Amino acid sequence: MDDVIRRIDLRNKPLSNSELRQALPRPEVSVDDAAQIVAPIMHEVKERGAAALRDLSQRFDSTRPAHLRVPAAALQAALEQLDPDLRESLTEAIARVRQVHEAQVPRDFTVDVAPGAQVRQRWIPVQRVGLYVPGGLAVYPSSVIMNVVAAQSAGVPSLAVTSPPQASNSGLPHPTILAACALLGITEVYAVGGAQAIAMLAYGAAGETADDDAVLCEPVDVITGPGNVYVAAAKRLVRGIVGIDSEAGPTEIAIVADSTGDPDFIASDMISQAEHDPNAAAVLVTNDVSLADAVEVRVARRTEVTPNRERVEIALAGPQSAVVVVDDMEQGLRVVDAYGAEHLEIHTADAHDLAQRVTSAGAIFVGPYSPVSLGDYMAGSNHVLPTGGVSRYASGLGVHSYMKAVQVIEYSAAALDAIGTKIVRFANAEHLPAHGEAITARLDQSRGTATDT
Ligand code: HSO
Ligand code: ZN
Repeated sequence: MDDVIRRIDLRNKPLSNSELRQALPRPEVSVDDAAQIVAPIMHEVKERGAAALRDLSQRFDSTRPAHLRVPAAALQAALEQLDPDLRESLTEAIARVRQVHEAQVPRDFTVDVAPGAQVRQRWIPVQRVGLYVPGGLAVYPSSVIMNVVAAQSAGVPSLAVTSPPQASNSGLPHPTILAACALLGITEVYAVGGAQAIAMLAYGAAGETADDDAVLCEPVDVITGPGNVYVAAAKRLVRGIVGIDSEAGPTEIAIVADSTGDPDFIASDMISQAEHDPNAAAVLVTNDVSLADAVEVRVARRTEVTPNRERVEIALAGPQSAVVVVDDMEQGLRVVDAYGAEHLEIHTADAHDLAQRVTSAGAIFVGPYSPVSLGDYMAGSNHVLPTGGVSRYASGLGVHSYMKAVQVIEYSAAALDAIGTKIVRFANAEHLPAHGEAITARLDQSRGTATDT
C-alpha cells in the first residue's frame, strides 16, 4: 500500500526559515493564465451591461435567468423552505459571529498633541460592498455568514450578494444561499456568477430587461468572497478600481502536537480540511514518533470510510501534506511559524501558552476541544483566512476589511503659531516655499501684521 501521507524527519536538522518553508511545499495556482481568459469577459460586461450578463450565463452556467436580480419573493420562499433544524444552526452561527465581530470594531481616538492642537482618528465603513458566493460543488452558507456579518458589523450601509444561477433552481442561485441571505436581512441578491459577477460589481451594470437601460447594479467599493481561479483572476483585474480581500488558495490545516495529543482527534481534523479540495494541505508537526505512527493509522482507517474519500486521499498523499517529526516543541514552533498555516491547531500539554508564542497563522485553535470545524461554522471567529503563507503579514476577514481610518486635524491659531517657524524651515529645506507661505499667511494674520488687507 502507498503511504497515506508522507513523513518528513527534521530531527537534528538545523534549517533556516526559508528551508523550512521549502520542506512544506504549496500547490501552485496560476491566476495569471486565468486573467488572460477573463479579461475579455469583463470587458464585455463593462460595455454591454446586463445583456452581456445574460449571454454569459447561457454560455457558462447553461441557464438564462429570468431575473438577474433575485426577486424578494424568491428570497422569502427560500427562507420558508429552509429545513428548520438547519435554520437553527445558521441562526446560532450568525449570533456568535456577530458577537465577535461587533467587538472587533476599532475605536476612534483623539490625541491632544499640544494645547489647541488635535488629531482625531475616525473609522468609517466602506459605503458599498459586493460579496461573491460560489455555486457548484462548494455551496457554503457558512461563508455567506462570515462575509455578510463582518460587513454588517462594520456598519456598511449597502450590501450586494451575487452567486451563480443554477439550472436546477430555475436560474436562481442555490436555495440555501438565498435562505442564508434572507436570514441575514440581505435584499440585494444577483443570479450572476464567475468573472462576469466581479465585473458587474466593480463597474456596475444597467438593464434588467433586454430593452431597459435602468441601473441593474450600482458599482461597489469593496469586493470580498471566495471563488474559483477565474473569480480570483477577475478580482485581481479590478483591484485598484475597488478594494478586494486577499486571494483564497487551497485550504490548509497544520497541527502541532506532543505526546498528549489524541491521535483520533488529530486524524479527523486533518481529514476534515482535506475534504475541501484535492489540493488542500494537512500537516502534522510532532516531537513524538509514536503519536505520528498512531495518527497515520487513524488517518488511513478514517479515510477509507469518509464520503469524500477520493478528494481526501489525493490531498493527503500530495506533496503539500506531511507528518513532520521534530526534535522538540521549540523546533515545532519554528516549523509552524515558517509555514504560516491558514489554520493552526495546538494539541500540547501547554497549548494555551504555546498559542501565545505563535507569530504566523490565519487562526489558532487551542486544545483538544477547539477543532477547525468549530471555527468553520460556529465558534464566532471568521473562517475566511489567509492561505499560502500570507499569514506572515495578513489577517483573516473581519470588520477591518470593510473599514478605513481617516485622520481629522484641528489646530487653533495659537497652536499653529507655536510651531509655524519650524514648519517654514522644513518647507524651505524641501524647496517648497509656497508650503511655508501657507503657514506665514496665517501667522501674519493672527499677529495682525498682514500687509495686503
Ligand atoms: N475551512 C474552510 C471554510 C469552510 N469549511 C466552509 C466549511 N465550510 C476555509 O477556512
Ligand atoms: Zn472547512
